[in-house]
Amino acid sequence: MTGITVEHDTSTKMRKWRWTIAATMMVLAVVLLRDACAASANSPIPVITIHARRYQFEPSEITLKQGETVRLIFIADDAAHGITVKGLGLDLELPRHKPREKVLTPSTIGDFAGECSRYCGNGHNRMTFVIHVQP
Ligand SMILES: [Cu+2]
Repeated sequence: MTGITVEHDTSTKMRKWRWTIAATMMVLAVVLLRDACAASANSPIPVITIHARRYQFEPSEITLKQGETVRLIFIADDAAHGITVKGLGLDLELPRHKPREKVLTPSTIGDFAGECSRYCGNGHNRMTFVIHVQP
């Protein structure tokens, strides 16, 4: 009987030890995760890349948060285009294959309509773009 009790004690100790290891790993994971989040908070501003091609922008609409800075990069894939979003002071010429960027911190909530600002063919008028700014 004594032998069995000792064995039982040992397995209980092992179980406790395993729990200690598991708990330590969990704490470690939480600390690593927190550090990763802190690092991303300090990292450069988010980038959104938008492609312009006959006859659409891809994506054709994006959603931003009021007061949060983003870097918009526009790339004309097939021909020269342009992008104008009047309500947000966005106005870029887009020569073919030459990325153009605009750092934007929208201060007003709303849906801001934009369009291709350079005639690029008979579907040019269909090249619309919308920036949604949410609270
Ligand atoms: Cu166009």
